[in-house]
Amino acid sequence: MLLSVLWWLSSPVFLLVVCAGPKEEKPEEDVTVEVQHRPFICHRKSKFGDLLLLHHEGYFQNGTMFHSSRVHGNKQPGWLTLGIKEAIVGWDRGLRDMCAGEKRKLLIPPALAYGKEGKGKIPPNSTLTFLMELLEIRNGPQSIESFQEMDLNDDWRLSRKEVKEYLQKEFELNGQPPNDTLQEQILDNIFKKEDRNKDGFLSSREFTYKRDEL
Ligand SMILES: *[C@@H]1O[C@H](CO)[C@@H](O)[C@H](O)[C@H]1NC(C)=O
Ligand SMILES: *[C@@H]1O[C@H](CO)[C@@H](O)[C@H](O)[C@H]1NC(C)=O
Ligand SMILES: *[C@@H]1O[C@H](CO)[C@@H](O)[C@H](O)[C@H]1NC(C)=O
Ligand SMILES: [Ca+2]
Ligand SMILES: [Ca+2]
Repeated sequence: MLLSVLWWLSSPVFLLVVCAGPKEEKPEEDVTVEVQHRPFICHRKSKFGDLLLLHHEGYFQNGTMFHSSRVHGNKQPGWLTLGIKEAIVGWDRGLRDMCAGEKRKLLIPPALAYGKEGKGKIPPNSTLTFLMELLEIRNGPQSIESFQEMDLNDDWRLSRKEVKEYLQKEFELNGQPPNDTLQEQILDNIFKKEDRNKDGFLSSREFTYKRDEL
């Protein structure tokens, strides 16, 4: 008797029943990540709020490619801010802790891609496969690193003057001619949108992205 119970406990049938669970709860589908290439040297891993420079290829389940950043558009890799649903949630989830130079294959269920509706070339309820190559990681525009860089007097808040100096540097770096009118407009917009308590300063909390549950 005891022996047969022990056998039954350790049999795969029992394990299967346990895994399925009594309530038949379906675990939420997640992104399946397969690392295809990881560089030998990795100084920094991608995290929430980082700017990522990526090449991507998207495939349907039948293997047909529907988009490639190397072939379509301007054939250039694109920048993505990680974690703020800029593209699809499946990317926000599947591109975390990634090294520059790393290549991944992401299998993304419809709920974390284009859902029941689909979009453009993507039919409703499509599971998608993406081949991603991460080329570069930079501090996000609204990251804590950028905040610290902009906070010249280290008082943990950004004055209009501090944000303006940063904008001027960004304009120079991007080779744009200085344009005070435009910069004042951008400043107005930033403070109107982000200075929630209207004290004329951006706190780190006001400045950085809110972390949504993904
Ligand atoms: C593959 O699937 C896509 C989307 O469902 C469809 O548009 C395309 O025609 C299919 N290609 C082949 C070769 O079946
Ligand atoms: C997509 O899936 C949902 C349920 O997951 C279903 O109700 C709906 O009919 C499907 N749509 C299409 C076009 O297959
Ligand atoms: C500066 O920006 C303003 C507002 O966008 C624009 O109307 C104006 O033409 C720009 N001036 C120059 C010299 O580029
Ligand atoms: Ca400051
Ligand atoms: Ca404020």
